[in-house]
Amino acid sequence: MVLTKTADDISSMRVRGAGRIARTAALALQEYGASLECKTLAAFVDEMQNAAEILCKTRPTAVSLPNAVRYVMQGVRGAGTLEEAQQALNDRATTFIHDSQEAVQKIADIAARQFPDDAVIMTHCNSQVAIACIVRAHEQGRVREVYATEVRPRNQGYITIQMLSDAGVPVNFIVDSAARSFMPKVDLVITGTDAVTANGAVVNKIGTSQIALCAHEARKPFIVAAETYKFAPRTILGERIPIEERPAEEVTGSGRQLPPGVTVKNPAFDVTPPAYVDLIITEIGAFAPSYAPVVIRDHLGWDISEFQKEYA
Ligand code: RUB
Repeated sequence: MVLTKTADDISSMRVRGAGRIARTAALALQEYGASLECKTLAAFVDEMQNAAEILCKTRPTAVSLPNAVRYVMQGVRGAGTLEEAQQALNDRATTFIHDSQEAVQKIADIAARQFPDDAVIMTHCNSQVAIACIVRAHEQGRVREVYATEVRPRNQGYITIQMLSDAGVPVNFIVDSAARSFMPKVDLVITGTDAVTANGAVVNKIGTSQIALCAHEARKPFIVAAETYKFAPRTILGERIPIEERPAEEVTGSGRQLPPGVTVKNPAFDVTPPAYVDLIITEIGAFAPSYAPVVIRDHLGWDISEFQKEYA
């Protein structure tokens, strides 16, 4: 029950944003595991494996989801007894949720130092970690105002302006297509991300790459706030990040008739090339995008040979 509800909450975007998706999945695994009445380790691992697969299928782009699930499930798969598996599941889910929340605060501390005095900021979509950075800098008295985009078609910009307003940050709400017009007024752009690939490309809400391009043209820093579990290990093996295609109705609205033969494209995310990313700020430090493989290999400690076995 908890599992199907969580899966539905994530795919329908009642739970959204890469960090929140990851923490919600970890919690769902924890609660689901606690509700199972398996008598053997094998049965428990099987049930948990199925649950992990259901969760991972809910949204394809946010790599935080499989990374969180994999971290929690490693404890289950590596256990020698049923009790060990139950304990490891509980411990790992709790650790992941705690560490990911702490990562947001660490990133905010580092990012705030990047903000100039009296900073004018632009952000796109609704990123918990990007907002934490802006709010931290604002608490330090260094944010004059924010330009926040609307984020068609799902309008996550409304959530952003609410969160910033609640924190007392002055906000200008603009349509997505106004980003270039306002870029000259901006000191820096900061967004979150759903995935950072091995070459340092940033996958984030559709429209992010256009804003990064405008920032590049205007010579304004484009900064990405990313917990390390948003780095995508499988991209080292050549895998691409799937871009989620969402229903046409999100774009057209219900009741709108299109001429026959017209198709609607609604990709939820796009890819910003590393050349347009000035800095990726993680909980372990601020790096150039070229540092991505080091984060994946040395910090996350992903054993690439383990993945390679899946291709054999
Ligand atoms: C959300 C989005 C956010 C990232 C980072 O897209 O693109 O910028 O997920 O968010 P959607 P956070 O609304 O489609 O989930 O920093 O909160 O993890």
